[in-house]
Amino acid sequence: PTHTSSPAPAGGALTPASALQQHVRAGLSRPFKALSSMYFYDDEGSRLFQQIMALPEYYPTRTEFALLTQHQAAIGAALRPQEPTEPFFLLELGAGDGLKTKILLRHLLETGAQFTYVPVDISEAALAGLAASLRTELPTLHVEPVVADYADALRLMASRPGRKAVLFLGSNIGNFLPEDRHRFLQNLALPLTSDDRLLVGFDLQKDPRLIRAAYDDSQGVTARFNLNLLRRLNRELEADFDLAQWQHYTDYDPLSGAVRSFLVSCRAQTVRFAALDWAVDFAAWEMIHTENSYKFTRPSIAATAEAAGFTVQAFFTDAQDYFADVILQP
Ligand code: AVJ
Repeated sequence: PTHTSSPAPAGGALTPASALQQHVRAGLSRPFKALSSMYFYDDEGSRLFQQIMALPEYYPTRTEFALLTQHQAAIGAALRPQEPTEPFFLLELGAGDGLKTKILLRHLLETGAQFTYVPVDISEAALAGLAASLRTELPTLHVEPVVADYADALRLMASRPGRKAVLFLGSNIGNFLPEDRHRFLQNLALPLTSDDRLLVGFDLQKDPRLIRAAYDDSQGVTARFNLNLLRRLNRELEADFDLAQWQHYTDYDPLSGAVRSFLVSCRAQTVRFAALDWAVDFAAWEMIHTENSYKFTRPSIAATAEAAGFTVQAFFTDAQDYFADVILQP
């Protein structure tokens, strides 16, 4: 290669940059090209996702917020130990801005629960921002942020005495393909005991037009969010995607329950990746599959949970049955 701006990492360790390089090479070499939605969230992608959560069509965030508000007492009671003074840990996987979590945190503090909030994220900046806002909004809360991936954080916390109540909100679980979802839940169960609890947010199947609209909003914010992945590759892998030649496309398949998002090549084109000394051809209307957002039913949630060794302890939904927060016991 003539291009040397991306040296191989020292000591054989994978840097995040080379993980992206390998992912892109593999994903765009497949017969049906695909990239992981995990890579949406650079700074601009995170900003656009904040905008998505405020869209009129994007019902999940506001629905889960209302559901947590309505059921905070019952959810709090299901998460905390029976003995009111027994200390416990409230872990949150992928905490984000914590807007929804603050409902539960405030409620637990008001009822005198003895707990430490452990937000887990791989982004140190996101955790620092959350910790700062909590210091002013909930100054009496004990916070121990952990910068780690979810599995490492859980293993780390498993050695500490006390119940672990683990939150995985926002239908993030919907991004996994069924096999990956199964493996993810099994791995979560590994370091937990039957005294621990898991709260998972699931988006429910509903009017298919409502679901589709949530991923193809009229202001085009979701389109910009999807297309931002190409901007990221242009910047980080020195690619030359011409964004004017790409479109956002999404469909909802009621049979599988999957919303699938794609980037569509509007004409035959070649894209070069200078940092990889590599180029990829796209046919006219060829697509890159960029995201799965699965929608669930009560039976599909129970089956998913039980297959991974969890028991469904409680099932909370909003008044319209749009979204479910489900308490699982290992
Ligand atoms: C953050 C995974 C819950 O799938 O609904 C929003 C991401 N993608 N609009 C979802 C997303 C397009 C979102 N999750």
